[in-house]
Amino acid sequence: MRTVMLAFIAVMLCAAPLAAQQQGDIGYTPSKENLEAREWFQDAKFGLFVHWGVYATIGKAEWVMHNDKIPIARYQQQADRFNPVKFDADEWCRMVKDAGMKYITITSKHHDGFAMFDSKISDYDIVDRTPYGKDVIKQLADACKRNGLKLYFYYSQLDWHHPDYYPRGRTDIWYTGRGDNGDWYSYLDYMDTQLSELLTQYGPIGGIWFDGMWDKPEDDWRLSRTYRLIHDLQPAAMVGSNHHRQPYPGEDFQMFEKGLPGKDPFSKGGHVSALPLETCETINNSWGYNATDYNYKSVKDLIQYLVKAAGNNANFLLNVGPKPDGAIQDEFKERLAAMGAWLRENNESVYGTRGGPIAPQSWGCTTHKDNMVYVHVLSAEDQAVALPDFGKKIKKAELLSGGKVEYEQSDKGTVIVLPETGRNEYDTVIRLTVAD
Ligand code: JFZ
Repeated sequence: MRTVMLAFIAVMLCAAPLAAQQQGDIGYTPSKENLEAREWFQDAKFGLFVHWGVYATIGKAEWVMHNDKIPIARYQQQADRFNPVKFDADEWCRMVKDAGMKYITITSKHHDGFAMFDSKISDYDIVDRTPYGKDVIKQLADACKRNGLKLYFYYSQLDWHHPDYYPRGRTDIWYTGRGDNGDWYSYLDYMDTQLSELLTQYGPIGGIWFDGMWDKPEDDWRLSRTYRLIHDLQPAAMVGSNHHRQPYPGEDFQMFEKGLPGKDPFSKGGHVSALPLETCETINNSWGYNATDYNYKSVKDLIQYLVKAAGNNANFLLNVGPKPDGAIQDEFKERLAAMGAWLRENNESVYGTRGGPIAPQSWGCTTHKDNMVYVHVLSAEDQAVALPDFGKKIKKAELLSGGKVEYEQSDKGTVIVLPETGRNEYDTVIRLTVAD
């Protein structure tokens, strides 16, 4: 018996590196609540990404500690200047709802390691280290509840501050002042503790948006343990990670950065999974507040991004980097308001839909819901668009804004003639009612 046990243990030990490589929890079966949360997420379509932290006081976005080689001791002093007296969580929520967004994903801790919530395991957080002294995540969680919005937490696994984030990865930075040693598994314990805090101190949350594993992708991140911890604490909470790889077991959604699924600059292509999808993008070219980044995308670009995401069966997570005083700059607010105005007119072609049935085309894309297909024509110059056959008989075609649309369907496909009037400069939406 003893030898059998020893042999078994030996086999298990040999299997361990393989398990580490696999990273995820092979035995993961999402709960009923989790599957429902995924449906809610896919119906919601549009969310606000918020990159906010001590870095906002410098105004050079969230990588400034790394880019400007700021040692920890000096970076910490910036916390003394972080006093967001203009932060008003209800006002943020109002802005989000007016934009037609259904959820917020906020940085609870970015790569700088500074917690924007009241962490008990560390005093490197907003409550203990800033003159403001209040937990902004708590205020936002309460406001989201009042406003019917879901709240997700971005959490950086990469940490430029914690001494046990060692061995360090691609962004290894000598100037931080950390020693050349550290206990990796202690760091992972610390991370799990902070995640437990996020999952127990703020009521039901939407999920965790991980980032930073790409800093050293081959290390043992103990993902299965961390993911299980999250699912045990809140079965409905969705786990996703911006690792730019095939989703690992235990993940509930897949995200893409700065591009449509599979077309983002980080994907090597071809790894779009069957999980709910999300793509994130900035309004200018920065995630965190950048005082000199004036490269704002137009309302047209942003609306078309959202529509293309929907046509590709993905959500759109659009980012703002609030200022150090807690205000959101007018250039962002104006664009969000304009998107909301467009969405109020066109909401049924976006919310609750799924991508397709026709693959995205050069002129635009399609979404569908029940027996409706929404044809989104994004190129306003087109006189007509050709749809490949999608196996359904069209019973009626009309502009979503009102008015009949001429079309001709054959077994090869359908030609839709775009009316002269009723065209929309961002997206002309044609609703097709199709037979079952
Ligand atoms: C990451 C963050 O670094 C960035 O600050 C922001 O939060 C964004 C949403 O996510 O962006 C990345 C991710 C991966 C790499 C670089 C930036 N990478 O693989 O080099």
